[in-house]
Amino acid sequence: MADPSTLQDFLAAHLRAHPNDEQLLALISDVAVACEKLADLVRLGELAGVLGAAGQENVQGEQQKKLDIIANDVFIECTEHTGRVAGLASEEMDNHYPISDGSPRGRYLLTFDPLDGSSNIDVNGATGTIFSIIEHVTSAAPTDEDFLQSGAKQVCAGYCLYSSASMLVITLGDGVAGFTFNHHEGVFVLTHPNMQVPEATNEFAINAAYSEHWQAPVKRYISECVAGKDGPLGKSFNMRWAGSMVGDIHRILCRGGIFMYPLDARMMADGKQGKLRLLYEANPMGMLIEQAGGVAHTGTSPILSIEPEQLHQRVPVIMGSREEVDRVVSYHASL
Ligand code: P6P
Repeated sequence: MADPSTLQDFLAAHLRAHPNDEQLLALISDVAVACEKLADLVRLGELAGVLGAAGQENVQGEQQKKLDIIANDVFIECTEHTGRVAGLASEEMDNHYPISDGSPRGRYLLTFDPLDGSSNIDVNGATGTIFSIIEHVTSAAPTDEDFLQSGAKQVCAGYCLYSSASMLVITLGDGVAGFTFNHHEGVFVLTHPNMQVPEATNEFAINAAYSEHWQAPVKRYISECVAGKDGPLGKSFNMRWAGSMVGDIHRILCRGGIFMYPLDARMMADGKQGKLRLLYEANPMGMLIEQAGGVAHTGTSPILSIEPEQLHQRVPVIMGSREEVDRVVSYHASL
């Protein structure tokens, strides 16, 4: 048979090889429909009246954009009545979202950041949706605690990037595939069948505005990068920072790089362990990066091995090209 050409062909091919995954693959299709709706809204921007602040904060203490709330509602609408999910959890909701009694409860728990990088939305920058799927391990209605499973337990992870093109990138644990959204046909086309992170890179992504707050291993690494070819790393580096984890991780999946949102003194003063959230940012992106041959780490432990303790738990994030992530991890070890 010819290689799968659309998301539906790809999922059908996976089903033939994994007949027990029917409900999971149907859920991925539901998520894709939600992403299509968001891609259309993002593409219209002000013409759809979706820009600007919502005038309220989320559980993270962040000012919500209108589209943060719309995106969260779209995900709920596209998944809660399908009989595929037992519960939902989102960056935008304090606790998990129970499936209403009128709807059948499915096998899976869906965790998502409905609009990652939303501070970019009003300036037409890259944004995205990040999602993670795990199995609900009991027959009872889920509690927040049921979502607290390590990243190694994910059965699917992915994101949809809303940028010059909208792209859905997913893994089911056997590699990473990228699909470009054809807005005219309303279909995700398989354009990047086997995404791989190059082992070596000369591009780092970090918000350098916080450099005074970084810990010693990160300060050492970035200073070595900017020292260029006459420095200890013997090569010149470039820096990119998209302000959206989806934008940065997509670039790294395409051409390599190291993405860092490390623990810093500001966060420690606030009693936080990082900025990015484990369940719906670090874990799904970590599965994608590792499935593509990269490394996902906090600096002191592999991200996918962390046993979550809270729904909105934050962790330091260092992920991307193996050579550079391993180097930063070695600097943390030699502290
Ligand atoms: P800063 C977006 O708010 C986000 O959670 C990630 O998508 C992004 O990488 C990071 O925060 C940007 O953080 O501090 O540079 O605005």
